[in-house]
Amino acid sequence: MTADGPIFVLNGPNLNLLGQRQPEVYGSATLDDVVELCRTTAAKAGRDIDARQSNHEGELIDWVHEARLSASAVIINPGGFTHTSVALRDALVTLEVPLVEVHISNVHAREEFRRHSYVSGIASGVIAGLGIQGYRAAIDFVCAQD
Ligand code: CA2
Repeated sequence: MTADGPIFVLNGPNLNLLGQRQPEVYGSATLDDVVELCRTTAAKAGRDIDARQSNHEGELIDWVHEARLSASAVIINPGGFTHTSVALRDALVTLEVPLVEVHISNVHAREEFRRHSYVSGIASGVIAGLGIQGYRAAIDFVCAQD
């Protein structure tokens, strides 16, 4: 943990496709737009972000281990791993900094299997259904923590 370290913004599988498919579910903004929104929101509070996306469970886990050493907070949209990955949860539970789970869509208004998250029970907070503005809210939240 590093109090003045960057806010890690981690995005999981398929989120690189944002803005290219299923705009009726995920909107028309791209992942670059998400990163820009996070960066400008954090900058207003004098904070920096480290934004990464991976389609690979192990890579996301490696980044969480990295976050343990250097991040001041972690914001994660685990994508489909939200609903499947005990291993990602096992990594996230080791964090000693604020952890916010973000979903672009309202996972509770979709298929039943999306209603269960392996992450929610260990997160400081969960945001779903606000589109990419959920990332802004998550950045504002972690920036308001000591
Ligand atoms: O709503 C979210 O942010 C999700 O985490 C997105 C995941 C989904 O599995 C979760 O249940 C909810 C899927 C990410 C796929 O992203 C795409 C974006 C555009 C086009 C296709 C996929």
